[in-house]
Amino acid sequence: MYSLMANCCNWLKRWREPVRKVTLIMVGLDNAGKTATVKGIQGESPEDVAPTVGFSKIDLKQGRFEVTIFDLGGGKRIRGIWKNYYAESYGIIFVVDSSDVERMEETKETMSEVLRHPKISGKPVLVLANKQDKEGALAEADVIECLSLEKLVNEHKCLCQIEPCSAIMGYGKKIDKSIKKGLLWLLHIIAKDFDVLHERIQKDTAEQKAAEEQEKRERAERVRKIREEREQKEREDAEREGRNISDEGESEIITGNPFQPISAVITENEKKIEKEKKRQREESEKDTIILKSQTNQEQMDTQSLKSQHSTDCRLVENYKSASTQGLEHEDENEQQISESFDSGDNVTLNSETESSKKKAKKLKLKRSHRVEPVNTEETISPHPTPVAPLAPVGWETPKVNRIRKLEPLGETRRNDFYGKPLPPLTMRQKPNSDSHDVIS
Ligand code: G3D
Ligand code: MG
Repeated sequence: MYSLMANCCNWLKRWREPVRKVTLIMVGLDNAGKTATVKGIQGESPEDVAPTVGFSKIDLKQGRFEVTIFDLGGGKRIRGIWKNYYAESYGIIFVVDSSDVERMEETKETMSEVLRHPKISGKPVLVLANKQDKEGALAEADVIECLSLEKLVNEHKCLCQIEPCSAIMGYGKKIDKSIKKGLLWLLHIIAKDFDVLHERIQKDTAEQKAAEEQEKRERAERVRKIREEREQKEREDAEREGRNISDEGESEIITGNPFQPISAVITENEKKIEKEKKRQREESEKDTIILKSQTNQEQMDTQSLKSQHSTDCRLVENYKSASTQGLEHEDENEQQISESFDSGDNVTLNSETESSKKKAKKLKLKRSHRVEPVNTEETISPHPTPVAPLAPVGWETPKVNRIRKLEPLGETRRNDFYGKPLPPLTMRQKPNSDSHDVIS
């Protein structure tokens, strides 16, 4: 009755205990059997294990413990990573290949190095003297002796237990009992001293984190210094060679975001084209003064056209003034006419009388065969420069009407949509026609 009550009390006590998360590390030389052991604990077959690259990790539940075991690679070159796991480790499992007598010295040195580390000293160590199934494997006492284990653990104040075992004997529930026993001993020791261990681990991990941060900062600082030195050297070299390093640098630097949406690039290009066109327009305006009219005939036609509610006053500014003075209705029509000139070869004059329409059309047709129409857009100014009013057309010939000789068609000045000069117009014979010429 008494023992039953004691068992119940123990069970209640354990039930009230919080779940404890414990991290363990499994270390030892390569080929000692670490991965095989871990697999066996996990319940997987330890046969055909591949060499561990870096580390592997398993999680298991053991009583009130949630255990994480890091199986760290044991190769000579990878052992350097072990120390990164020391701070968070509550205990150590050290696996020894008992059959490999030749490497016992190396094993001893390695173990000594581990236990000597300030983040390991004082923590419990489980030594698994593995591969006991193999012929010629050292017995427990021999392993203790070869490794000078007693001396080592006493020196570093580590509680230690050694278990002779064989990782390939079984796995899961059939795992070698020595492995299970050793694992339970380790967890028991950790549980006994859990609070102290836990506090130490918290402190050590915080310190390690801070050290890592510090190292990261120092590394960044080192990189910055090296870069500065290199740039300084480049500057000095450039100065010595007489190169302008800032120019070279600038040409390489891409300002702004190089990955812009295509619409933004198109808009920017359009702006540039518009700017260029404006510039060319301004130049053309200067030229227009020279090309105000081309022939006397044309002048006369223009004058008569103006007098009939149509106008080519864009060509001759003086005429514009003249017609403005002389004809009250022209202003409205000017714009429409000029637009018609822009839009195509057929001039449709929006004047009041039918006869003026016909004449204007006739004039345009004539002009289109004689001279290149001056780009009305170029000559029209939204705010035309006021000029002294002239006498209406036909009453008096203004001085400016000393018009240049009509230029041949092929030399006529033309601009394309972007304002660039087009090649001269040429006449060619239309194929299969001997009567009509076409302008190409
Ligand atoms: P490691 O993780 O410590 O490097 P592994 O070692 O677990 O990879 O095991 C290395 C080799 O030893 C494996 O053989 C594995 O099967 C074998 N081994 C592990 N434990 C034992 C054991 O208890 N007895 C015997 N006989 N062999 C064991 P392979 O051939 O796969 O390299
Ligand atoms: Mg391994």
